[in-house]
Amino acid sequence: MRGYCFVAFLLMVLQIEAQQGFIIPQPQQVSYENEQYDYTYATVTFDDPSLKSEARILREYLSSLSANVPVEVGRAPQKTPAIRLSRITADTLLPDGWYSIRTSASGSVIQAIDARGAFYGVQSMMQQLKPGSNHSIVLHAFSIDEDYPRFQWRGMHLDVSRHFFPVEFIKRYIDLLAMHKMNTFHWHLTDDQGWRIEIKSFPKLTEVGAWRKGSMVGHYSEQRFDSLRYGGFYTQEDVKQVVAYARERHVTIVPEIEMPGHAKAALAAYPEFSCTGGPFEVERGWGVFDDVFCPTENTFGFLQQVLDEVMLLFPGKYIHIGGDECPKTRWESCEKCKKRMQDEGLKDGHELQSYFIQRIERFVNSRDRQIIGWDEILEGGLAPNAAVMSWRGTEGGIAAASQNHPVVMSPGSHCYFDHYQADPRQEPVAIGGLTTLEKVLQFDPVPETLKGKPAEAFILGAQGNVWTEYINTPADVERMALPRLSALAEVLWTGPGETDYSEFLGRLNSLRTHWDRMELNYSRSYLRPEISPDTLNGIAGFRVKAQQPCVFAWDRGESRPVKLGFIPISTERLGERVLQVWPERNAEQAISRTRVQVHKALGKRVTLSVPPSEHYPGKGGFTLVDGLEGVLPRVNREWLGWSGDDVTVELDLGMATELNRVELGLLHDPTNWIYAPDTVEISSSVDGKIWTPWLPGRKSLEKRKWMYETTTVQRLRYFRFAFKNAGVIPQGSPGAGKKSWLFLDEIAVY
Ligand code: TNX
Repeated sequence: MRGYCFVAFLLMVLQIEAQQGFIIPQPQQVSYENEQYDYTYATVTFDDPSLKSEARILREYLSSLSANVPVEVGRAPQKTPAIRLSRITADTLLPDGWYSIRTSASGSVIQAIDARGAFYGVQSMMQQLKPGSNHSIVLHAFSIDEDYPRFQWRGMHLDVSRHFFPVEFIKRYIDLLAMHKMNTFHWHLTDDQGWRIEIKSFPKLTEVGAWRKGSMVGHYSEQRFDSLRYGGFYTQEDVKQVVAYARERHVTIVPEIEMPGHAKAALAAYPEFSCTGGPFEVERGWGVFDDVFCPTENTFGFLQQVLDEVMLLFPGKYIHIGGDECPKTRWESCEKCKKRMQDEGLKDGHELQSYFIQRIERFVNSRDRQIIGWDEILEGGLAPNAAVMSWRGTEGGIAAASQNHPVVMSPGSHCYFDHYQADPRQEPVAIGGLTTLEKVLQFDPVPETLKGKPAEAFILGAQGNVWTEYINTPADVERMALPRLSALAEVLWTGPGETDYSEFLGRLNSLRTHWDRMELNYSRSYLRPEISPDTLNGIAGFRVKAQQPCVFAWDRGESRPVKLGFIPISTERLGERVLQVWPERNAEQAISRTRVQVHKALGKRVTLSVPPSEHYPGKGGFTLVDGLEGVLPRVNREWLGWSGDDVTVELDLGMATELNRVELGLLHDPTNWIYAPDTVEISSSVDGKIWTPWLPGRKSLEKRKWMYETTTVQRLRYFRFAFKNAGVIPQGSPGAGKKSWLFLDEIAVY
């Protein structure tokens, strides 16, 4: 009897799982069936020689699932059960990448019009195959009437300059793309911190340019360095291997050779291509640097030779020429540049950059290829045939598509996988920003303003970018890319807005069993409940967002269920407390932990004389009394920022309140143009009518807090804080001549 119950239970579980379905990205049409087939042997056959490589890849995969299942591969249908790859000719025009699948106990068929479609069919099939008990292989039955991608550019980028990753890992990265039916790998091969591709006609590019004398450690804001020699590069033989590997997986590689900026590594090797003549060193730190390629005939000759070698190695249509973040400082004071501008009738540095890119474009076009560049290549006029990669938002992409130029969307907001993926307090250091899994899934590569317009057709697709300033190892790349890559693949293949987040998580769960087998270091941070400061009925607390019912505890106290998705802050004890929230059924240790400053102004009314900048709006005045300290590096949610303004903040505690200490949370971070205020004048009031200066002495705590304490307890209700902005940034400091920023995170009253 007990055995029977157990079997019934198992079947039920299987059915529920099967109904949810397994495949990411979700096919255009699919039905997941309730049966499953147990294979103790298998054959893979193909009816057209063009499908041989796909058959081989499937065979290898089957063998990796079980060492005990013999897998034959061949042309003719042999023993059953077989998986047959069949090439069909269609009488109607089918979309690029089209395939269909039928499964049955005796045999399954993947039909496609070409090898590419068959490859995608094989990927779907692989996600439905798992190791069975008894060393068998299990196929979860399903059928796909048809499947094909929504977008043609389904890309992932990897920066191998800031940190270098070996060839073996590059192949594994291509496997990740292929598994998700992505088809474009943007290989960012050169930058200030290292030149990573062998160029035979300029050997110093790698002899000198591939090595730096140290690297930044910790976050940029700390400005710390080690002095370990660091570097590496890919030989042309390596590159050929990787290109062939990618081709077998229907992935096109777009190599990027950065110009005219981000060129310090090249200039360290060949300073003659700069404006000043150098000497230079390969950069150790991250950032944007003034020394860039000088647009002389010699420089163009050099770059053309480099590009010629690059184009021999990479057969794809697009060559990425960078174009981003090129300061015009050197050009503006360089005689050669001034002469060039005069001769060519160029009125400023932007037009000179545009001239630079157009020259390179003409050369690349002469070799029958196209250039693609970051959206800065729009400035000063777009080269006639260029494609644009829009990274500073989607505006550049909209402008380019409206001028009938192909566009790849890669806005920082949704596509930068070097940003934090969950609450930074619980993540390893990252560059900044916050791009959650759910946010990626909500991405739509086609901006609203282009919908239904002819320009929409110029949006080729999108791409996730993995910049590696803060990503040092292959395992870190995996942790930052997965699972966000899966969400982007879903958007690009299935289509934007097609997927419900919790349904997606169900499928992700299944995909993860494959990742576990591959020992991939994917992030589990998305499992932690997300909490955000808010009020409920005038009480300050935290809104909880999670897929399952959650419980919470303060410090190590007793745990209680979260009701109405909200946790009020208890003020019974003031000072720092730790709030822990986790899913009731917490198999994966997904605990969200937040430090909360409990004080007497929490959730009280705050009025601001000037609204904060639209870039750092927080939740208005409430952000100053939400109990959360802003984190460093900033992700800008808990900070309010003002550019150049003097600001007066008024706080109403609601009733006369006993207090003796006020702490102002603020930031002093000159590298990022942020300055503590010159002065703060504080006044207080009992009735809101008569104000008197409030004058306790000030203590500064770690550039982060100004503390004011009285010797005796006072009863007050209102406070006014008049912050005087630090003014124009002095010469010699980053952002000199610009307005300084004032950043506040909390006004705590004790
Ligand atoms: C900006 S995105 C850059 C890169 C950095 C990245 C960090 C782009 C075209 N340029 O050089 O690595 O930000 O997120």
